[in-house]
Amino acid sequence: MAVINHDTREVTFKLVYCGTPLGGKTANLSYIHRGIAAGQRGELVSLATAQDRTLFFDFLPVHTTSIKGYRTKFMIYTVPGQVCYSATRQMVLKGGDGVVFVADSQLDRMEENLVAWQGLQRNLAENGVALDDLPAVLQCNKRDLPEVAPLPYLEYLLNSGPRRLPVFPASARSGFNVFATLNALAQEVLHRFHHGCSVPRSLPA
Ligand SMILES: Nc1nc2c(ncn2[C@@H]2O[C@H](COP(=O)(O)OP(=O)(O)OP(=O)(O)O)[C@@H](O)[C@H]2O)c(=O)[nH]1
Ligand SMILES: [Mg+2]
Repeated sequence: MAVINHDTREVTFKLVYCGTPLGGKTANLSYIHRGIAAGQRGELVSLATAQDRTLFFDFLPVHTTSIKGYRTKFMIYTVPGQVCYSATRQMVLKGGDGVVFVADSQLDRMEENLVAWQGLQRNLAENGVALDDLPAVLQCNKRDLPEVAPLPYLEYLLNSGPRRLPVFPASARSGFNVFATLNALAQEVLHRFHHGCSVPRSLPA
């Protein structure tokens, strides 16, 4: 849920990268962190195991354009992908304004993709949110690898519901479509804010 601070003239949105275990959620955030000038972002905070698995979340604040004189801040989080951390995922997802689902395109990861996709819907439902009502983008990551599923197959698996999500083939390792994914979600979140929230009308003249 957008947080508006009239004193600091800031509107803050929470974006959450969810997805398949080891699909590349943290790699997305690392690339975003490297690609944004230091003045426009904070530090990337990660809590990981010795094997670099996300334990709790990764966190990166990013400042961007303004809404009628208000600075816009995106708080970007990842969740831990490992199956056992469902409760943590549910907690990190709370209050989210939008989600990116990072799928792993490798052919042998389809079952994990599906389980993670169903888990996301369950975690959101436990928070009283339907995925259909939330700005969301599907990223098919690891397209640089040789043994990947065709995009139509990934879409059939993860994106054949009544609401078709924007889809981005990507490589978080090379950076291909990492910012395109983030921008698509940010645009949808801002669009939703402008059309579904009374705040712009209540801003001081
Ligand atoms: N070839 C390739 N490797 C990738 C890509 N994205 C991530 N990886 C690798 O995949 C592994 C897992 O990436 P992470 O970003 O840690 O995955 P994650 O989704 O954050 O994993 P968890 O937090 O444990 O669920 C790492 O070795 C990454 O370097 C990609 O686009 N291409
Ligand atoms: Mg991670």
